[in-house]
Amino acid sequence: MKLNLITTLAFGLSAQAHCIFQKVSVNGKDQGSLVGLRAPRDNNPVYDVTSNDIICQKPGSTSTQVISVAAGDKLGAWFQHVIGGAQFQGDPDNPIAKSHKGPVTAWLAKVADGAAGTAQKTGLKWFKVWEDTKNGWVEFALPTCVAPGDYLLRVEVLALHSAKTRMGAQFYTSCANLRVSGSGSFTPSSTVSFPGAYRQDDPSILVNIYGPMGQPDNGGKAYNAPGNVPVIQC
Ligand SMILES: [Cu+2]
Repeated sequence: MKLNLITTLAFGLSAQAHCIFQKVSVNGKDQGSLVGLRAPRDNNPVYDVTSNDIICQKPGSTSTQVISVAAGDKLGAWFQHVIGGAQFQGDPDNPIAKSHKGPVTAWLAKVADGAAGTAQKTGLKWFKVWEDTKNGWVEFALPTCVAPGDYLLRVEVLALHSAKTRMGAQFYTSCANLRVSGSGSFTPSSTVSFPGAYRQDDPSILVNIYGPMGQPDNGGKAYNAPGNVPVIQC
């Protein structure tokens, strides 16, 4: 029984350190909590890269609203510890626990025009529009060449602090329903599927990020975000 208690407590503590992508901004204008988003109902990560939950996280709140943006606009994706932000005043795990090191990536998939709010998330062809290594407000420019029309936007935080064991990497994502305007004409020559883009034993997913002194520096080696596709170039 004692062992059980310790296990439960440890799990409870780590569960509190997760995060949720719950809000979008367009050129700095906050679009509102869960507006235009397909977001999970809690902050637990997805571990199984072969699950449909790798697309837009586990089903939770589903908005059919569509966020209008123009190619070249600055988009923000707000990752916070729980819905609304911090779990309590001074929450040290907001926006995400300091232990949670890893890449942030943003992806688009074309859906039928007029259907961003209702399109199925499965069977889409995704291309990468941005990647970096921060969180909180994750901000990036929607590439100017993205063609007008309806898309799902998928922004992912991948936390690697427990990634040295198989199924230990933690994926946090939600999808935003976007309607893009502008005069871009980009059509991706190579796309990936979710699930399908990631393998559980990918060296970017099954990886010990700690160096010999325990520091999260990947032992000084280069680290590439998973997906094995470059960010599109306009
Ligand atoms: Cu976590």
